[in-house]
Amino acid sequence: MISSIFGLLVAVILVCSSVVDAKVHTFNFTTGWVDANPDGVHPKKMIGFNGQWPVPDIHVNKGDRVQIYLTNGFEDDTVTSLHFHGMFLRLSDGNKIQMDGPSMVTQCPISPGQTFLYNFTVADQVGTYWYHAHSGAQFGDGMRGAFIIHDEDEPFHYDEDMTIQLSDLYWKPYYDVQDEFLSRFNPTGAEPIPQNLLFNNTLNATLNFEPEKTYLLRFINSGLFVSQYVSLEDHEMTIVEVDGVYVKPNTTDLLYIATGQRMSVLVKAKKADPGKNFAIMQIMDELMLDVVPKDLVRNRTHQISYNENHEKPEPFYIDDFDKATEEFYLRPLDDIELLDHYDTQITFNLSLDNLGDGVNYAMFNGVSYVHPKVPTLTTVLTSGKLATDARIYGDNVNAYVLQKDEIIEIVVNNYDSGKHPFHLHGHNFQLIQKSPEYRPEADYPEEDQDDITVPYNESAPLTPFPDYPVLRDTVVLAPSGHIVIRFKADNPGVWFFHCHLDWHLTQGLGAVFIEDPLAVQEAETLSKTYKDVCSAANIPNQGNAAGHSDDWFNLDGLPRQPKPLPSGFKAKGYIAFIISTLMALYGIYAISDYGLSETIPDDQAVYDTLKNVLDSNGVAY
Ligand SMILES: *[C@@H]1O[C@H](CO)[C@@H](O)[C@H](O)[C@H]1NC(C)=O
Ligand SMILES: *[C@@H]1O[C@H](CO)[C@@H](O)[C@H](O)[C@H]1NC(C)=O
Ligand SMILES: *[C@@H]1O[C@H](CO)[C@@H](O)[C@H](O)[C@H]1NC(C)=O
Ligand SMILES: *[C@@H]1O[C@H](CO)[C@@H](O)[C@H](O)[C@H]1NC(C)=O
Ligand SMILES: *[C@@H]1O[C@H](CO)[C@@H](O)[C@H](O)[C@H]1NC(C)=O
Ligand SMILES: *[C@@H]1O[C@H](CO)[C@@H](O)[C@H](O)[C@H]1NC(C)=O
Ligand SMILES: *[C@@H]1O[C@H](CO)[C@@H](O)[C@H](O)[C@H]1NC(C)=O
Ligand SMILES: *[C@@H]1O[C@H](CO)[C@@H](O)[C@H](O)[C@H]1NC(C)=O
Ligand SMILES: [Cu+2]
Repeated sequence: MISSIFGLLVAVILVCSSVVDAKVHTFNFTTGWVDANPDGVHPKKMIGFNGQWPVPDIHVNKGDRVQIYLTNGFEDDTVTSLHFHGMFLRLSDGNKIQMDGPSMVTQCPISPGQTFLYNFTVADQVGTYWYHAHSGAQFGDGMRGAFIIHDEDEPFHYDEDMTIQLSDLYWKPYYDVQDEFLSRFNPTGAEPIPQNLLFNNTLNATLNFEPEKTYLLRFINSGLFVSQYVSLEDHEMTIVEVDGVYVKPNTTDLLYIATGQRMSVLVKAKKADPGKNFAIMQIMDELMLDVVPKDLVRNRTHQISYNENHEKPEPFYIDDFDKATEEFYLRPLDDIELLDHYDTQITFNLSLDNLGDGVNYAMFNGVSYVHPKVPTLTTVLTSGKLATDARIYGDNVNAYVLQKDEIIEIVVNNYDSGKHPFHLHGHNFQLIQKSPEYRPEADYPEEDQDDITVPYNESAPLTPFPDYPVLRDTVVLAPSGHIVIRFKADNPGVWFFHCHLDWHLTQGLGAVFIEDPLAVQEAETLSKTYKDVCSAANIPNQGNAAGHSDDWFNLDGLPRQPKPLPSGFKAKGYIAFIISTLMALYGIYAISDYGLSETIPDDQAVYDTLKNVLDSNGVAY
């Protein structure tokens, strides 16, 4: 009796002390363009907060609350929103799904002059996260920062931690890069090539080491496109955390980090001043580039400095990129067992293809995600019992309703020759299959890449399922290969699942999981700021994906992907054709340059010309 009262008392004290310890961190962030020169070569406006760029890293402790007032301070009609990458936002912790951030998924885009409050508690999550704009490709222009949740009970020791963002830099503003990318003049969908790599938003960086100390380096790939390798000269790295999950220590010379992913490594400094400084190599994954321009800077050298008077270290070569630690083989530190079955399996066949407007789109099972007319969360919260019917979320958003506590298995088969780092909001998932990449033989025509795809065969998985699979929130899908992931639908919400290579997201490579929507309805309503922000953007505050609330199954007016190319008019032929047409147009343009001011025809004209020529020649494509 006495001991149980004592136990109760201890429990009460523990609960109270954790409540007392939890801090509230409040930020006022107003977006705006800031003059900067991130690489010291090319001045460029970056997106900062309150006139400052880089934007601050956020450091909190486990259990703290964060309140961020985000005000859209852009002077044109640019809209924005903010996502906290990796946060679970559990309703049971008093959170709300409308704090997640993706525009038109869990909130309306914030219009100029409007303020949205992001208010959530990080409850029991720890480790390395980041926050970034989730509206257009804005984070590529600098609207991104680290979000570190410190943990008193870290299962490893170090003297100091350092947070390092790896990113890619485009000299043009994100909206110009995006427009040129999503254009019929880029029919192959070649991703824009960055002009530089940044190391914590700068170049020629220095990490200061003191002898005998141990450092925790938290790497975050906060770039738009390329995966990056990191290697340290004559210093081993021991991976101890990926995406906020502690892992069994894995010592390596080479890290591979895709956009969205995080890896934290312990590094032991030398015992005494070694009399020299050491190079840090930052190298882009060049295999992701469609073409490698001659003048492209593919690597950057930084330094570990023991003494600023030592000479700057020379760059060094990596002999074998395959020796980078492979995420599939990492294991969570706690023995979290494999979810040994699934209740629902969702298969996504990923492909990239040209649609009728000549633009290259990315699709799951032929459907390219197009934002609905109202945010999916608005539909959840205003549709009552119909919220469990996937049809009301529209047929162009890849919407799936997940049942409470089911084990979900997602299979993604890559009918494309590119890499795709997939990110799931609201969950960590177990990675139970990850195929190698399949590339054509050197003399194999590149166009036939699709034919070499190896989709997941459930009767014959390539590798046995791990007993304790790696658990993370972003995973790389290899060219022409597949991934299989599992998670338990124990976190009600509206969760975006998308490629974190942001160009592919703009091409429509996304799906939305509506998890236990009735539980979301019980826990939250549309707040006043939510509705105000929607009203300012002229977006209805109720209705299905097409904004209808009289007939919830009426999808008239739903924004949809363009129609396919006319039949017999295959993408490969189209690409070959538009390239030759462009060459011809360029010829005409060059000749008529003096006489004509506007020689570039509009969409319809190019389309009609192509169709006519193809039709009249009876060319079979
Ligand atoms: C932050 O913004 C809120 C609401 O816009 C305002 O009331 C508050 O005074 C601001 N606080 C600071 C510290 O600027
Ligand atoms: C980095 O070093 C290079 C070469 O020394 C120099 O051209 C460039 O301006 C430097 N950049 C920054 C941001 O310091
Ligand atoms: C943030 O949410 C908490 C919990 O719901 C609430 O107590 C607090 O007042 C909210 N903050 C603001 C500024 O509304
Ligand atoms: C990286 O940049 C952030 C924010 O600008 C800064 O707080 C942090 O200390 C930097 N990291 C290192 C290792 O210098
Ligand atoms: C770095 O990249 C350049 C091309 O940008 C290449 O010429 C050079 O060999 C690379 N250096 C290392 C050390 O990888
Ligand atoms: C470390 O990672 C490699 C794969 O890159 C794997 O083969 C090895 O088993 C891992 N070791 C530990 C201790 O996790
Ligand atoms: C994916 O492609 C495979 C092979 O073509 C096909 O058997 C399967 O039905 C497709 N799955 C979906 C969901 O379309
Ligand atoms: C899948 O694997 C089974 C068992 O090895 C095999 O019989 C079947 O042909 C495979 N399916 C495909 C589509 O390759
Ligand atoms: Cu992708």
